[in-house]
Amino acid sequence: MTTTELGCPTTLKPDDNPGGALLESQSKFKTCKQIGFYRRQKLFQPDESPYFAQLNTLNIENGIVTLDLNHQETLVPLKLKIIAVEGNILRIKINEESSLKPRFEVPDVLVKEPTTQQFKVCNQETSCLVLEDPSSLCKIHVNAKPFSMLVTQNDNELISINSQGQLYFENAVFPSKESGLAETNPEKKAASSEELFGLWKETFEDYLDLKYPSSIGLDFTLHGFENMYGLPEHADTHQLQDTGEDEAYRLYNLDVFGYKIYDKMGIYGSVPLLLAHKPSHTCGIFWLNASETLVEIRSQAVLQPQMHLKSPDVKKQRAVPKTNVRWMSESGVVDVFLLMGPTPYDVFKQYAQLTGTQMFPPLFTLGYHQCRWNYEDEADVEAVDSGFDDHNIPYDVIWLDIEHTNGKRYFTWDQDKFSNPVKMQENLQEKKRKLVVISDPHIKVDPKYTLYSEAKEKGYFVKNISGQDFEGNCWPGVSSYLDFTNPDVREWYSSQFSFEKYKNSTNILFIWNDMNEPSVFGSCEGTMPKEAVHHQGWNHRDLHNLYGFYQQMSSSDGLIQRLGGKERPFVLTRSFFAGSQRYGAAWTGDNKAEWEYLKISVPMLLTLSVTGITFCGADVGGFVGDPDTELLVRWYQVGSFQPFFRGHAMQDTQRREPWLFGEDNTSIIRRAIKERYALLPFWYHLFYRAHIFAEPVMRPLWVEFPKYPETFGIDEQYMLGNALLVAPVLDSGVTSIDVLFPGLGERWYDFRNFSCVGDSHKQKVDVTIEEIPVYQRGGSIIPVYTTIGKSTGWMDNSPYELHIALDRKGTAVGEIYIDDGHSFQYLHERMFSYRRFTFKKNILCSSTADKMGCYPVKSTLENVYVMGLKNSPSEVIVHEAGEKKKKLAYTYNKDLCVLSLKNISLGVSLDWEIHIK
Ligand code: NBV
Repeated sequence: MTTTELGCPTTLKPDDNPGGALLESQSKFKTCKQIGFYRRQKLFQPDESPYFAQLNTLNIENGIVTLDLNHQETLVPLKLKIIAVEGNILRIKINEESSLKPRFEVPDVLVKEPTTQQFKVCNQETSCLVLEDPSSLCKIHVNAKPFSMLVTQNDNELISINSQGQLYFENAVFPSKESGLAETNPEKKAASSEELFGLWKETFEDYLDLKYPSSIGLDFTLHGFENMYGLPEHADTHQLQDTGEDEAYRLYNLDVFGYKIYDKMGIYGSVPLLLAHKPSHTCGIFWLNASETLVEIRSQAVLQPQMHLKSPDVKKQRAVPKTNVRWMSESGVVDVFLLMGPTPYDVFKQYAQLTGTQMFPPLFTLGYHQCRWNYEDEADVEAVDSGFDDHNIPYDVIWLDIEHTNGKRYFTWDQDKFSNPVKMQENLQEKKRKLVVISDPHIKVDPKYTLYSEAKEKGYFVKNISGQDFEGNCWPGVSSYLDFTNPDVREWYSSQFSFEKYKNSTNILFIWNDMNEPSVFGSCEGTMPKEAVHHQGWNHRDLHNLYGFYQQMSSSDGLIQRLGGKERPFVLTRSFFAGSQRYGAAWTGDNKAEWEYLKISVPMLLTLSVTGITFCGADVGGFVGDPDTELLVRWYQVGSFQPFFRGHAMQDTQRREPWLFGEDNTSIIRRAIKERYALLPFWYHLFYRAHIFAEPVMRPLWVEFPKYPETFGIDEQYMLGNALLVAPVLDSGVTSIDVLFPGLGERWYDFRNFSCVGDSHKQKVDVTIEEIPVYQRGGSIIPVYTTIGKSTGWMDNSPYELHIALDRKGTAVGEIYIDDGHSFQYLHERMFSYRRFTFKKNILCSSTADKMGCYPVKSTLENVYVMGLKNSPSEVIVHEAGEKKKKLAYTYNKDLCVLSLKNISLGVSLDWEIHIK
């Protein structure tokens, strides 16, 4: 294959499908050593940093501290900014003081310019400066020569910056002070050959990349921390590993079909957020850079004398862990936020304060989604839709993949297969179901395709290096790519979703953005050449990881606008960046129908969840290949306890609608899906809390049990909210699994039969194919639907029941959140009802959790189950405001210690008390 100057092969064929070929070999993707800036940065191993801080240049304006940083050989000046951000966050920015080529600073990811706090200068000597953020007791010690910084909180060392001397800053060309002649930056000197180190040009396979030196890097040392998390997206363990000297976690959004698992290569999305945890503290590093980024993690135990010993005796030293994290990016500036915690939930809030919380999804999106590449035509859609009814399986959404369009022209319909899409949607609407269709970012080059010709005329496509529209190959053949980084393009794209423009779309149609890394067949690593040119002249290299983020933003805005801002949108994206949580959901792309992929889905989703993208899921059944029946059944059982629950399968796989595997299996899958629907009140409330309080819905055990080291490395279990412990079966043919019941003095109950499994411990638990183990935590109250309809639309006024699991003190607390399930009225008109239930001293009390809410709830609370009630009551009495006290009928199971109250018909959103005497 030959390549053009633009890194694009000249032999593009419309059928250059990455599919099969990629699966066999991953070699079309770079290893770290094949990445120029990584090699250059790794060569730069100074004994000490060549940078020094000129403390006499200290300036404080509007709370922002600035200082000059100089390189001792070149004197190329950098500007350091230190900013205390409200809420226990520190921001550090390093950029060139003036540059020949401007550097990209990531726009649109932060929800607003962070509010600055005033620093107090506590100490300024010639060699050291100490700044204090009085609001957080955080101090920053700036050492002048060599330049480094140390962040302490309450005088404990937390994070050092540049203590390894790896601050690295390539400049294009800078006139030397003395001669006025052009000279390249010092790191270039380290390179023995320009080609080898790729400062100005780089080749990979047949692809050529022309560029400027622009790479940046910085090291951080986390004192006392050895547990690292975050940095999606990798098909790897939840807890990040020591990368060793020659590897790194890569953040570079790529379309990797059937990706390799337990691997650090970059796949579809990137969130440059790392969380560091130890029992006493959690903190985070958010590296705001959208170019290709590599993160090296090295852990180390340092022997430290025990403080209370007068004469340090080597034998009495203890090993204190520390972790060095080195961030390396291909371009941009150093712009990093230190999220100081101290709890995991503080870090989630701090990160959300910067990048926003999870968009609050419409209720239907939490139901089950049925997808396939492809549901062929209207008859197929109808048959699958009625299949669910015939088999009494609820579902909410059917999906159409790329074949529904006219020749992969998005926003159109294949007129033979979908001759009456409106009728099809009306039929679905009658069943209170929805449709999601795919809309990819590549646009077929076809002057007769209005979307293309209009975008072309307006100049809305990404350009190649010669200023022409970039053309690459994708599903439709030769295509151009919308430049979503341009706000005008986004606005125009959003307008395409209006019912007027998007012919034959109705208000039950929602959107799926795929291939938005972006995927370009037959191009370097299957994505857009880095020298492609975007809005305002930025190279693709500078903002690559933002492309999918912007498409989802624009799609989501489009769905909001088409109904005048009244209805909540739903957009699923494959590619994402920090902040994508504001626009919808993400899924883990092209996994395989193999047990190992079911297993890896758990840590992959946990990592997404702790980095803000909490509405996430993996294709149930596995996308590539045919799952065996046991795997499919297990995947449904696990998927029903994961946030985004969608069955999906690739073209040419066997059909796998839930009823195709014999009645026994149909009934197990039906049960798993029905259990999901029964639990929707709990899920919906978790998503409300994710939206308002930035709490992940699906949580790793360490987040809920931060003080217990046995939880820190758990990949096989997780929590939903703080109440449910899910212990999925992830292996074939097993009859038992080991379950860790975490914490100390916790009490756990079987979610289904309410029996108490005892206190915190490890236990072997028998499993059957019927279900996966799930436990309710003592101290929690879960709202559950008593009746299940064909879809969420049929469950509007469904009654509720409460599952109350008492802790050792005999108390429990829980919440319910109710609104219309689809509109923005919860936000603009306070049309919601947010209630709290507390159980204490044998009284169950229903009260408001937010008195601002004014949604008139019609549903009733019918049943209450109290688990762990030690004695049978003598009577149960309900007190309702303005009503006479009433006795309630009850039953008490003394073997299980469970009290049941049935058909009590209390207003679920009213104030009342139930006294158990
Ligand atoms: O649009 C077709 C598929 C889609 O079904 C899948 O979910 C995406 O991850 N898409 C990828 C493109 C083709 C993959 C071989």
